[in-house]
Amino acid sequence: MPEIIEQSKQVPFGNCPVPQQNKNQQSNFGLYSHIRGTNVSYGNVSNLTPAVKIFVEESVALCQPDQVHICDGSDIENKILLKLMLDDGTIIPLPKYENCWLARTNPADVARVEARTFICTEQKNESVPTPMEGVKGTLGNWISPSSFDQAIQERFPGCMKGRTMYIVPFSMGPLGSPLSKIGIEVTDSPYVVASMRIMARMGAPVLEQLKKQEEFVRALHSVGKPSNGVIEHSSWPCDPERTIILHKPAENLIVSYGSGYGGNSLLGKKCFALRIGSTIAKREGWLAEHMLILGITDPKGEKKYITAAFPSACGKTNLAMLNPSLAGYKVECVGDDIAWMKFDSEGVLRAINPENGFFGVAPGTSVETNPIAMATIFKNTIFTNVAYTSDGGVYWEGMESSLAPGVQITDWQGKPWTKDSGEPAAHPNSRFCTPAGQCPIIDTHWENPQGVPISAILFGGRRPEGVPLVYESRSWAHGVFVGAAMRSESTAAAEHKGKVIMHDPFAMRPFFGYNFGHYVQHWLSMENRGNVPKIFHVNWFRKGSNGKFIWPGYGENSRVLEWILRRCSGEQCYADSAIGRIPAEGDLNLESMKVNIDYKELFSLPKEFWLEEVSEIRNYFESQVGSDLPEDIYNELNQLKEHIAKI
Ligand code: GTP
Ligand code: SPV
Ligand code: MN
Repeated sequence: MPEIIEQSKQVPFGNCPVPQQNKNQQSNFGLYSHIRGTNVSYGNVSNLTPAVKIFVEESVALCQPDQVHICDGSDIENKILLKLMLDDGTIIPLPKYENCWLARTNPADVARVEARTFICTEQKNESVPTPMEGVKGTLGNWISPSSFDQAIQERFPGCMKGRTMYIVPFSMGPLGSPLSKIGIEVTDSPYVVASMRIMARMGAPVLEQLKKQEEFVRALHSVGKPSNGVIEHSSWPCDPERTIILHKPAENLIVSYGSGYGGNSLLGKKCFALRIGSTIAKREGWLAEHMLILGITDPKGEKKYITAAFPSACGKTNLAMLNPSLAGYKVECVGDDIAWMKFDSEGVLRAINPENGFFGVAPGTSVETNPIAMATIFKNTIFTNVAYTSDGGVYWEGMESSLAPGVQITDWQGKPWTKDSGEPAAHPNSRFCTPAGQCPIIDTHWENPQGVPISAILFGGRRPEGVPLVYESRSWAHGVFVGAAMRSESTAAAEHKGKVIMHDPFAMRPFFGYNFGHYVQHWLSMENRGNVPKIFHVNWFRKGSNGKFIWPGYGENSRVLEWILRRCSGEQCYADSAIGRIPAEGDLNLESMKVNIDYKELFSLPKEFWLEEVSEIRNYFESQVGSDLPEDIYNELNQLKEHIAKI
């Protein structure tokens, strides 16, 4: 109860004009009901709890939509939205498949925008570490409460004029699970509604649950309107110049303007499940992480679950759906992007996947690399920015072998495309949005309200040089250091250009909801809360002297998982190295591999490289995090330096 009273007192959107309330609010099916004088065209106002109603009323007053649609998540509703998007040209049908659609965005709205993503707290240091003087912080952006309000007032008033405002109730995690959380996204994008219906548990049952559990995260989204009034792509309205993604953890509030794409607009995902989620997790003593969750069963029938944090477009979806090359192993998927992990009363770390679908990278997905994804995505899927084939299907780089002879290809921008076009047919960050329940290897426990028990945590990234295929940390604190020291080549998932090696601690750099130094402290403290899993680092992306990947990856990664499982069972199959425990030659099962592996090259630890790496990590920690980083982490770094000196 106090929560509701608190929320009703807040004025998050400032002093916006409130139209007169219409008396007729309780009708059964929209037509004659109103919210603050605005017609409710679909859904029933009386299903909204008082706190949700207040949020909707404030949003209506601010954005001034023509009408309000309260989503129930039904098939009929989905059909109405699809028809609307077809009429607007937002989607085109893909008759080759069942209930599949292709959306082409404004080419200026194709990925997350990290530079325009902000966390709002009273004090800057609550949101981001304090960098060294003269150094620009790269661990998130802070915005003051007054600038937060100003940013909203500069963009939102009247931004939904002429549009419908959709009220999207959603649950992150199985509805009613003690680990789940509820959100209400208010949006003017039918594409967002249709995608949220896939990515989260969405609709009427969530509003029912809210009658029992009052707390929810408020998420306001608009695709926006350019200030000059000119919408360049009428089928994909957006306002790239003024895009902004705001989070106010103290009020469980997300406000996103100007973009319709992925993590910018599907607010349950990165904004809620990671940024706001990590702040809730800190308060409540658990972890909200950018991690896949998979179950793996060995030939004896023993099953373990692991999680893995890799930066965006670095292989989570692929590992989560691994098709093991090692005989007798079976992998089942719980989630491909986000894990919420909490110790149970027995001290076992248990994880749920808060999502309900996969928003996966399309390019590179093929029957050769990820047959499981290919068996998942050709029904009930919304594709975005992939290429289109003249037989009514989709195409992207990597799908060459599935291409029927004679088909013509249209690229992601709607232009004719051939192999000689010199540009990719699909945008490198093009995606499929598909229901997780359709995955043929979805784990039987993927919706278990208690979560699944976690035996190992993997960190990894794209490291073309110096970093071996796998190593194990010596202790929890060492493992936390390994997470904090993660680096990876940049990818197309955000606005960064080129292939520079960036620091990406815990694969969370774009997703921290609070000061990274405090986050590391929170990770360290987990050791006092329960039985912590072993921590490993993997790198599928090391390149040989010929410039090619040394390790074939994908299904062959099962060999690495096997070694990890054996280590979790306490088998002494390792050698100590300067950076941690690695499989000695013979410890890693390389039997009947199709390619010859240069083991020495794959596991070598070039001294020069590692001296440079240590000094780079120190420079990063000192200049970016300074005294916010726990002393334990500096101690781990000093130890690593000593070990490397002895190589
Ligand atoms: P986000 O959804 O952005 O968080 O990405 P992700 O971490 O789920 O990455 P994903 O699995 O979609 O992989 C991204 C790209 O890396 C795809 O083009 C894959 O084909 C490629 N990739 C994934 N696993 C491997 C691997 O083991 N080896 C190599 N060489 N490439 C891989
Ligand atoms: C990522 O970038 O890590 C993604 C895609 O998973 S998005 O939803 O756009 O954040
Ligand atoms: Mn991701």
